Amino acid sequence: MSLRSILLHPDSRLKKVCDPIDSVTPEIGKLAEDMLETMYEAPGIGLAAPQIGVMQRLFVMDCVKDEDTAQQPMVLINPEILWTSEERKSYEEGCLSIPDQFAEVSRPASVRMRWLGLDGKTHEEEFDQLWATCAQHELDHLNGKLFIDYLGPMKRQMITRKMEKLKRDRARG
Ligand code: K1U
Ligand code: ZN
Repeated sequence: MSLRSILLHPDSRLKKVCDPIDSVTPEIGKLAEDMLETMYEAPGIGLAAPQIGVMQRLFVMDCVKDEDTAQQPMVLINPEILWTSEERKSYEEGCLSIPDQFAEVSRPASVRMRWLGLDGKTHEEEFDQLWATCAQHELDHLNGKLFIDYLGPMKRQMITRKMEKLKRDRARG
């Protein structure tokens, strides 16, 4: 397993729609392993392939935050939303590509999703609570959308400016 670097906003790769995955190969298995390792190390509760510069429709997540509860890593390939609840829930979201910036985003409280697993089989599940928020945030990444795209232009611009400064400072060392 290897740790991958996480792209920081603004980056044109984070604005692109990702390509479907044709088949679940050992390379995809290795990619998913690397992504889970990178997500746990960050630490984060989700990570989408474009965040490490891989423009394919795959994300990983594990929303178990309690250290006394067993990890629950999930790998979703070519995920799609089948149903969303009318009820909505606001959550203060963060993003590993936009470190230290958080904002309330309202999304459907529950979603039913279908995806391909690493076993090559189709899976379907309803997600609630933080799992639903995270799954929608990650699916957005596969469609080139960031949580700041749900904010007003002033707040989005303020966060983008902070990120541009962070990238400049990091480049200088
Ligand atoms: O996609 C990402 O950038 C990962 C992101 C996922 C996410 C967070 C919050 C709401 C929706 C989606 C993160 O994991 S940010 C880090 C984070 O939320 C966290 C880190 C450590 C412990 C608990 C949460
Ligand atoms: Zn994110």
